[in-house]
Formats: sequence, C-alpha cells, structure tokens
Amino acid sequence: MSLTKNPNVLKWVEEMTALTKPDKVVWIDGSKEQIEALKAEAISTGEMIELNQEKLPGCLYHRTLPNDVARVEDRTFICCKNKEDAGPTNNWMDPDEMKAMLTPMYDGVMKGRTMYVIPYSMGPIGSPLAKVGVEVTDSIYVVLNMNIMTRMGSQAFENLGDTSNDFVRGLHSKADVDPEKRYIVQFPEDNAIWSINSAYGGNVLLGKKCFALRIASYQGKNEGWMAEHMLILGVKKPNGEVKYITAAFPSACGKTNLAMLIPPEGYKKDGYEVFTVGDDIAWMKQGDDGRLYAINPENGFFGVAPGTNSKSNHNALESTMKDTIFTNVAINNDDNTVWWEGLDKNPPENATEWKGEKVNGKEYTAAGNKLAHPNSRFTAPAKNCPCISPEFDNPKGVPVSAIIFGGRRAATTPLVYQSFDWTHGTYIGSAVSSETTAAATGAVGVLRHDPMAMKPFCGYHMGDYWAHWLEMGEKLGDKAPKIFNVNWFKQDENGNFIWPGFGDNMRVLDWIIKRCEGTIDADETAIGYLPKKGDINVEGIEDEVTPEVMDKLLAVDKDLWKKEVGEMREFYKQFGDKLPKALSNELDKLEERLNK
Ligand code: GTP
Ligand code: SPV
Ligand code: MN
Repeated sequence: MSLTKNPNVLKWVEEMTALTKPDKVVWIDGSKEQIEALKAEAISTGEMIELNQEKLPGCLYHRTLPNDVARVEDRTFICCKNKEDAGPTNNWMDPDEMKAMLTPMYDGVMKGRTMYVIPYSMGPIGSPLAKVGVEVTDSIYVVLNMNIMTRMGSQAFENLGDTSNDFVRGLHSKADVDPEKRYIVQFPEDNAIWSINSAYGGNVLLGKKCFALRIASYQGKNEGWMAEHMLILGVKKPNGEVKYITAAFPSACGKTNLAMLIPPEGYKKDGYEVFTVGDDIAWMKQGDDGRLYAINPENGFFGVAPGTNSKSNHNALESTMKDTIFTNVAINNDDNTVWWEGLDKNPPENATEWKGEKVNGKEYTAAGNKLAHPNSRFTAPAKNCPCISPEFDNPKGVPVSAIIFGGRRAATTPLVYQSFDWTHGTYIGSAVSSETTAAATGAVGVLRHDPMAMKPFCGYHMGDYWAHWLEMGEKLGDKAPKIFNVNWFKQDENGNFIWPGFGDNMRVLDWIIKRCEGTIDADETAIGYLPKKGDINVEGIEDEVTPEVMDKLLAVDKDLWKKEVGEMREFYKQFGDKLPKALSNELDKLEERLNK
C-alpha cells in the first residue's frame, strides 16, 4: 500500500518498479512492527547477525563484501548538462549518456527481490531547512540504516504534502555487488541519485553524502544556503551561555570525536559542558537576526569504529550500546559482542574477523592483522548519545559563532590559528589538505587537497562553490562566524602525535571561543592570528605539552609555508576563470606577508 497520494512520488515509484521489476514493493512506514519484522527477516536470511541482546539490546551485525568497504571516489559522478559545471574535482558524464549506460544495468535487477520505498526527511520534520527524499532499494540493510540515520517513514510524506515535486529521488540496487559495475551517480539538475553494485554505507545510504552534501550543496548554491561536511557542537560555559561551533575535517579526521568531546577535569570542574548537534553534516542558512544557523540533517551517527573507546570517545561508545548496527567490525564469539582495534588492549581469542574467518584474535593481531576493517562503522541513533544537544530537534537550528577547518598534517600547519576575516577564512578552507584515510578506497596516508573537506562531496564546480562561500560572507557581514584552522595531527621526528588530542581539544575550543568574544589577544603572523605564549591552557598536561612542545605546535615555519604557497598556486591553476579573484588575492597577500 502506498503511503502517499502525491502523484509525483507515485509516478516515479511506478517508473522505478517498471525498470527494476521487483517481485514485491513494500512502502516503509517506519512503524516499530515493520522495523522488527525486517530485522527478523534479515536475521533469518543471514544478511544481519543478532548480537548479544542482553549486553547490546537491539544491536545487529553486518559484514559487507571485502571489495565493498568504503566510498569509491573514482566511480562517483556528478552528471549535469555542461561538463564545465561539475568542475575539475568531480568525475563527469553527460546525464543522458549516464542514464543510457545504467538503465540496462537496472533493468530487471530486482527480479526475485523486494523493492523497499523509503520516505525520509533530512532535518527535523517541519524545519524550514529540512528536505524530503525517497529512496528505493533492494536492501534491508539500507532500510534499517536509514531508519537510524534519517527521520524515516510516513511522517516524511506528510511533510512533503500531496502535490509537491520537491523531493530527491534515490534509486539504489546492490545488484551483484560487482566492483567493476559500481556507480554512485548524482544528477543535481534532476534532484536524482542512482547507486548500483554497492552495499556500503556512504554509497547506499543515499540521504547522507549523495543527498545531504552532493545534491544539497548544489541546492544551497541556488537557494542561498550552505551544505557542509561539518560537525556541529555547543560549548556551555560556566555562566550557562552556549556557543555553537561547526568544524569541517576530511573523512576519518576527527569530526565525530570532536563533536562528542568530554572536557578535561579542570574544565568540567569550572562548569564547561559540550553538546553534540551533529557529527558529519551541517546545513546552514542565515536567520532573521542576520546570523548563520545550522541544523544537522541526520538523525544518527555513521561513525568510524576503530579507535573508539571509553577514553577517546566515551559518548560515541555509549551511543552504540543499543539499537545500533555494526558493520565490518570483529565479533567476540565468547559472548557474541563486538570488538575493534583500539576498543581495548584485549583482542578476543575466540574471534571472527571482519571478513568472516574464525581466528585467535590475540595471535591474529600480534601477527599484524586487523580484526576489524579500518573503515568499519557503527550506525547509532543520535538520541542514544549522552551529550546530545537539547537543540538537536530545534527546527530553527543553532547560531554559529565559529567555523573550524582542519586536516591531518604531520607538519606545516600549527595546532590552531584564526583567519583575518571571512575572505581569508575562505582561502584557508580552500587550502585544506589532509593525509588520505580508509574512508575511501585507494592509498592511505597520501597528502591531497581536500578544500573545505568537500573534495568528494561538492556537487558542482569547486570554483563556483568558493564564490558561494564569499557571497555568504558578504550577506552575513559582521554577523559572520569567525573562521579558524586546527591540526590535531602534528608529529615529531619519530612520527608520534605531539598533541594529546581528543578531550584535550577543548583547550583549543576555549581559545577559539575567547577569540570570538574578543576577550583574548593574539599574535598577528603571516598566516593569521596565533595564540600568544601561555594562552592555550595546559593545566593538567604540562608534563606532555611542555613549553618546547607548545612552541613546536604553534610554530610557523616560513620555508614550509612558502612551499605551501607554491603548491596552492599549482592547485588553483585547474580552476581557471572560475577561481574567485578574491582567493588568488589572498594567496598573493599570504606570499607577501611570508616574504616580509
Ligand atoms: P567520517 O565519519 O569518515 O567523516 O570521520 P570523522 O571525521 O568523524 O572522524 P572520527 O572522529 O571518526 O575519527 C577518525 C579517526 O581519527 C579515529 O581513529 C580517531 O581515533 C582519530 N582521531 C580523532 N580525533 C583525534 C585527535 O584529536 N587526535 C588524534 N591523534 N586522533 C584523533
Ligand atoms: C565519510 O567518509 O566522510 C563518512 C562515511 O562519513 S560515508 O558515509 O561512507 O561517507
Ligand atoms: Mn564524513
């Protein structure tokens, strides 16, 4: 039974049914009974494994094929009419050609299968910033994940109404999970996404990267708002006031961790608290008071499991204790629970590693193997998070005081610095580079440009995207958030991180908030404003972060920075006329300041 009278939805679902030819069509209303039945079915077919229901109530386990464990950037396309509009950082194909190529692959692909029709809202139901999507899929895993990651079910259709055509059409089939025929395709001009031959998160949960970033960034450009790869957090100060900060770091570079940060003892004692609004995506729009407001379009966390433990990210771990789906972690067969590298120092002896082989986990890891895939993930409901913000469902969003950029940089980039203004901040965002991680297929640890952490997610020309940033800055004027850059990943000669990171990142947030309030001075350097000596609070970590270490963390090595300028000139070349003049000016000014 269809859940809507909306003729646009009905017509599209009919077309998709005619194309993929499923045996059965099931409309997902999101009811508890329906979800429970789907869970039971997935467990009975072996698609999902039920974990220990006493220790992990409502939790399920899923393993993807070894060739299908991360996003595939080389197989991800932006298909707009003009190639020029996709820009040099995206793969492009003509939309008609792409559809002509993919249509035969979708033809009859769901024969013998069920097609699930998933209505969902990105953003709180009823929020002026929220948008509706409909995904059709042949995967129960997708339905169960979308149930956690989005506001899924009939309510989304109610929000859409009976006549609107403003919904994103997502077509997914796992098909044969053939990596040679895997395509993740966005058609921004048609509000459409086609995904085939994958069953891994970022490729198939179409509300997430495909819609909430690639399609939404394009919509935001046209409609005057921003869709960004950013966490959103609130810092409650001892006086009760809450300051909201967003931060863009590339995949697997610390967004979830920062979003759920637990302040060090000293800060806790003083009354500081951190609240999570979002851990991956922010939609931001100017509010009636002129300030920039952010909502988290998601309803859950699709977080990196390895490295998550009660010390590094207690709140994330707590979030996974019920109603969570674990993908590609290891199973501890003694008690049917889960394990991953960095959870604790005790790999289970009686383990099943992520590919499904039974191994002695102690010996297996001692020999240098990993029990969990480095990009193994948990899908956890946001409401499980002990520090979820009381504003999480606020349809208005939260007012943003500061925007932070960052990445994994062994050298060059200091722990923290502030831009001179919005335009300079936009330059800093455009200059984000980071060492690659396991979140996408390909080599790990290679330094690459990832402007605004959006390289894999910007749905149009990166030059136009930067122009949009600059326009937003003009609109916001003196109400614009202040822009900062951080680097938690600076290393010593031996490759050890010299900043403790995690909860101690609060010390940097503290400086950032004081800068926003104008209550602390800074050193004006060639690259921006840096903390004055002694202004990053190291109380309690003086042994680790000695004054010498702090000097290294805040060093601006002019030779390295001049190299960085040369590198940026090269990088900017590919954008040609589309590179905003204001950004090339910023680069010139940076060079001048370095040469002074
Ligand atoms: P995506 O979900 O892929 O977008 O990743 P993310 O940006 O949310 O990254 P996440 O917070 O999951 O962190 C990824 C990895 O970085 C984990 O292994 C963390 O342990 C590690 N990490 C996070 N914060 C820090 C930090 O402050 N210092 C260090 N050294 N490592 C960190
Ligand atoms: C990322 O890679 O940035 C993620 C995970 O957040 S995925 O959903 O796969 O994109
Ligand atoms: Mn991400």
